Order: sequence, then C-alpha cells, then structure tokens
Amino acid sequence: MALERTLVLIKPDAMQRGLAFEILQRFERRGLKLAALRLVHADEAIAGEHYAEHVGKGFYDGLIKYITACPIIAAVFEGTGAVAACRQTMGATKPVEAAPGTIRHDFGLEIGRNLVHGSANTDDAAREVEIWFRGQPVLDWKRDTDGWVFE
Ligand code: IDP
Ligand code: MG
Repeated sequence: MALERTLVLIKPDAMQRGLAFEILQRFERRGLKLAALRLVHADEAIAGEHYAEHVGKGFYDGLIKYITACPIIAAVFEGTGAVAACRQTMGATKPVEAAPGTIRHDFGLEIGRNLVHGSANTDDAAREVEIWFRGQPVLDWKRDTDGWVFE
C-alpha cells in the first residue's frame, strides 16, 4: 500500500468541547505519523476554498459559519493508506450512521457537528494540505518506530 498524506481538521465543536487532543490521539495511536500541525482561525476565504465542492448546497452557509466559528487545528498525517485509514477512524459523515468506536460515533450526534474533517481522496488531500499549510513546512521525518508500524 502506498505511503500517503491526508489533511485532518479538528472542527470548532471539538475545540469548544475539549476533545481536540483526544481526537488527535486516535490517529496517533493508529500509527499515523504527524507531518504538520497548526492552530488556525479560518476566515471565509480559506473556508470557502476548502469547501468549494459544497457551494450552493442548503447547508453551505451554516457550514462556513461553523468552520470559521473559532480557532481549529489543522494537521497532516502520513502513513500507508492514510487517506482511507483516517476516514475509517473518523466514521461516516452522519454520526448516527457512524460505526461504534469511530470518532463521529463516539463523540457526536448531528451531521452539522461532526467534529472532524479528513480528506476524501489523495487528490483532495494534496489540494487541502496546500490550502491549510501554504508556505509552511510539512515535515518528512523518520520516526524510530516506523519499522514497527510500516512493514
Ligand atoms: P465529509 O466531511 O464526511 O467528507 P461531506 O459530505 O464532504 O462530508 O460534507 C462536508 C461537511 O459538511 C460535513 O462533514 C458536515 O460538517 C457538513 N455537512 C454535510 N452535509 C450536511 C448537512 O446536511 N447538514 C449540515 N452539515 C452538513
Ligand atoms: Mg468531504
């Protein structure tokens, strides 16, 4: 399986509820390697760029208001199959349809307060890493435990 990078956002509800590091820890414990981390209060421009695919949908205005409500954490995680692995750890978009043990199931109830974002595919991941880490370093580093996570 290919080594991939994916973009994770700890959304405002997770920040406000004190769940940010508990959520980050789930990705970390899975074996994914942190390549970049940033606390950022998104403005409408960056939020609009990130959620461009949803322009015109009924929930769009609420989504922009939600994601810009307070500082959030943007992270880049790296690992084999990292894009799908992160989505699996997050669970389905609707928390009531997310599998038990996933972040959205374990901490959420409503689709508009689903705590976490993860890129949908590798193209989106590259695009989103560029949006949130423009001009900022994404590190390529060898973790001493890599050989115990990646065969
Ligand atoms: P994803 O985050 O699982 O990729 P998308 O369908 O790409 O899900 O939607 C992006 C985000 O927009 C969701 O995570 C959620 O925060 C929000 N969203 C999607 N559909 C709705 C809705 O029907 N009501 C409110 N918010 C929504
Ligand atoms: Mg999506």
